[in-house]
Amino acid sequence: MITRRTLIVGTGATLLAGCDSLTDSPALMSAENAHRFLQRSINGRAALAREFRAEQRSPFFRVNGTANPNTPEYNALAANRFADWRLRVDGLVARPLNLSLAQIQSLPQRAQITRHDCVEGWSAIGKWQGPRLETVLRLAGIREDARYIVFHCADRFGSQAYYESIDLVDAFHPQTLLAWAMNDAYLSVGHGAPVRLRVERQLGYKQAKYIMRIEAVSSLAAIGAGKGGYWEDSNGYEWYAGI
Ligand SMILES: Nc1nc2c(c(=O)[nH]1)N[C@H]1C(S)=C(S)[C@@H](COP(=O)(O)O)O[C@H]1N2
Ligand SMILES: [Mo]
Repeated sequence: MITRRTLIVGTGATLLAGCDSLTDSPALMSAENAHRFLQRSINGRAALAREFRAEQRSPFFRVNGTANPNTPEYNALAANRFADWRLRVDGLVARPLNLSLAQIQSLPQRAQITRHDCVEGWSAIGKWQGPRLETVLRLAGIREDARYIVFHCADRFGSQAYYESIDLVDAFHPQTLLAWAMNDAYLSVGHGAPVRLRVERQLGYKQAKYIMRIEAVSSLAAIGAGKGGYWEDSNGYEWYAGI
């Protein structure tokens, strides 16, 4: 079982490893300054995204990117209202899971009203509900060598499946949800049925729709073209799309 303590230690290591100015030029930053820098970064990343009141929700929330995966496999699942869909949770976990939608709905739930910001320049406020990703990762027994969480989606762009990834800071953030409901109704196909990610400190393309599989990994190098997501691989989008 991962504890708060191991998570924070792991987070520091992740930030250090990912920051060239720290690792490449140790002489430029004293240990004390490095520690302060890490604390600031961690505190900043842990902050909550703004939440809104029910009446502030957008009357219209655009569907963007894939509006329907429209593969034979997805269409068969949708025709049966996702009763046969299973969320696979595997990779660096002690107990791989195959969760039904009913099981996901029976976990402790969180609801939040947040603003979605698309890189293309539009925003919309909506309500999202589902279990926290942390709850599912703990159920699966995420291992200490896991550093990233990868979301494999049902939709394809040619031979490429949409995928996205986040680090453990975002995976364990309290507002990071596996959302199955939007504005108090089941997610529509357009908005990512049966389950999509909400990772509220980042831009729209990180909010993976149509999740089929969640994989815990130690490196992103072997996934897709290695940049951590479909748009990162194909269009050079930033992997960390902080807002
Ligand atoms: N599987 C999948 N997830 C996706 C996309 C997609 O095309 N496929 N588009 C992304 C982009 S760019 C945005 S802005 C949001 C749009 O979510 P919405 O359709 O609910 O507005 O989903 C993101 N997640
Ligand atoms: Mo987007």
